[in-house]
Amino acid sequence: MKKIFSVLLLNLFVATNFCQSIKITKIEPSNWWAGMKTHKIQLMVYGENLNQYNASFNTPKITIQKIYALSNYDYSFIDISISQDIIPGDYKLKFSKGRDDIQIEFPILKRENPAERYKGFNSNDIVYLIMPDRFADGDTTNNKIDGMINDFKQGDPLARHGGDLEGIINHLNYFNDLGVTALWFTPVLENNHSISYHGYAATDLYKIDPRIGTNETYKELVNKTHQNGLKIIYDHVSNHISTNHPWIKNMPTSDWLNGTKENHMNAWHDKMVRWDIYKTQLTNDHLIKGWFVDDMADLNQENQFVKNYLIENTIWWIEYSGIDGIREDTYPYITSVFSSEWAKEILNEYPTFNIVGEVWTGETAFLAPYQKGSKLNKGLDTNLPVVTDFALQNAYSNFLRGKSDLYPIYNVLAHDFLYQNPNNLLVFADNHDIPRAMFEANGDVAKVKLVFTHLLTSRGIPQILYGTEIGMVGNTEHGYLRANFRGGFPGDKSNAFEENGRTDYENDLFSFFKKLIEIRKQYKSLSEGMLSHLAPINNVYIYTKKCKNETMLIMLNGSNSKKEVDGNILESVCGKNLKLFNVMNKSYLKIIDGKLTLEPMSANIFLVE
Ligand SMILES: [Ca+2]
Ligand SMILES: [Ca+2]
Repeated sequence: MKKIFSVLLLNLFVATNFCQSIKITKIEPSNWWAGMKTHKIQLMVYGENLNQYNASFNTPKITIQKIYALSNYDYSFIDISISQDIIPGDYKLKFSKGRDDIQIEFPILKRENPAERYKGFNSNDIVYLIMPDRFADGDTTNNKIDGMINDFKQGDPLARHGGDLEGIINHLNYFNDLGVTALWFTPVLENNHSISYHGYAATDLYKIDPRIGTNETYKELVNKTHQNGLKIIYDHVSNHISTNHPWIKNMPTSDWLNGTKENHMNAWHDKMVRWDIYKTQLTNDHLIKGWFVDDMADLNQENQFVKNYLIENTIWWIEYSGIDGIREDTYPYITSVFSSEWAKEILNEYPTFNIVGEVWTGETAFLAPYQKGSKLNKGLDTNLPVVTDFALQNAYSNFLRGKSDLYPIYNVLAHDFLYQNPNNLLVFADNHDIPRAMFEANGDVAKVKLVFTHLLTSRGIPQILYGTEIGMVGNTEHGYLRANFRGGFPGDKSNAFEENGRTDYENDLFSFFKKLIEIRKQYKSLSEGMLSHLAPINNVYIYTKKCKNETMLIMLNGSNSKKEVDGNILESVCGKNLKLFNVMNKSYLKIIDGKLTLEPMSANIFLVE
């Protein structure tokens, strides 16, 4: 009798559990588009009692392929297939369980002018890097948002300063005036996390942070920048999320993360490990599975649901907003199988798109195999077109600091045989994570100008950090090198976005950058041509860029004294009967008695006529 009673109780429990009302709180993505190559997608369903349910669409053009029941009934996944000939419309997804029927809207949208979007970026672009919180506050009403961690405090280097998308929209003319062609913003997704003004600790992967703007403002910004001839590069993070993300308190699966908030490995940051033939599993695991910092949870992209979520989320943002490229954060820390498939899927859907992976290592031999098609990579191809050239940045930094002459810069470029495509490198002297060029140069303006002349005339896709064009200095600390752009915030004493609001020092640098960018655009050999260089002698570095009928000669004197150059050497690289037109100051250079003189710490660009 006792046994029968127990069985009855068990049956009753199972029945009760089965019949517990299903509740749906959210599905991600919340919509898709008609006519996408990516037409088989996986929906992530959030709710309660998501077990033993059925699901169907109110159209035969969307079919349910598979429903996944997890041990955590608060989540489920559904594979769906959207017919290629579906007509855009407001479709519904019906969930049925017992007596419950719930309908969720699932709109299939019409794609917006695919031919005019997703333009990619290449060496003809000049990328301008912006940290939105520190650039311009265009809407002071969004600086504090009810229900979110409030860390708005102007003047505190680690707090939010109120910059936003509206502030960027308000300054589109500034970018046109400077001449840059692509804007890369540090991440703009919701970061309900303290000290997260930088945006790298997301708490919602489908929502722009309300302090920065809304999804609609982001889309509007992309449209307006496109109308102004600018492209947008989206900063994407597959590696980690904030420990405040709702997933952390209620994990969809036990292996959603690498470890747990309480118990995880730390990252050892050995980014060469992927190519190291002597690597141990432990070193590899600490790179891939270690947490970058303790409050950024490391996602396990080997989990198929995580993988699908991240790939679809990326494609959703590209399609929703119309962006042109992605800068992928902490690239080597992501599982290689995932990152290869992620890039392949994106570029399959958007062949004109481009992706740059942040690989922060200063040695070419470790950077090169990360590039798509690299023969050095004996394993799975990365499908990653562009890599960050931290090797060149290191050489710039050492020169700016006075630790070396120009030779190491030449030496970095001499390693270019290792790259599959040396022009597909993002090149930079500073960025949001490292001290600004002017700080490294200890205020030596001529030295900074020399480095940026090389940056914009050698090879690769040049990137300039906001404020570097007006000589912002900062220091080694993040909060200070990421200082506000003056004129972007209420109460600023003057407006550095305008000529009459800038000091003479700032205008000198701004004019220099503007002219350098103009010249790069005017003389295509600088962005597209073949590089040919002489090994530096006595800290004088001479090189040419050639394409079709155009030859440019660049001469850098990295020393603090005048230097003579033998005209015969120039003839050997540029040909006889030289006529050198200085495109910066629009004058002809005189070669006297077979010699010419370079001013101390100078950089000159000539058109060889
Ligand atoms: Ca604001
Ligand atoms: Ca990782």
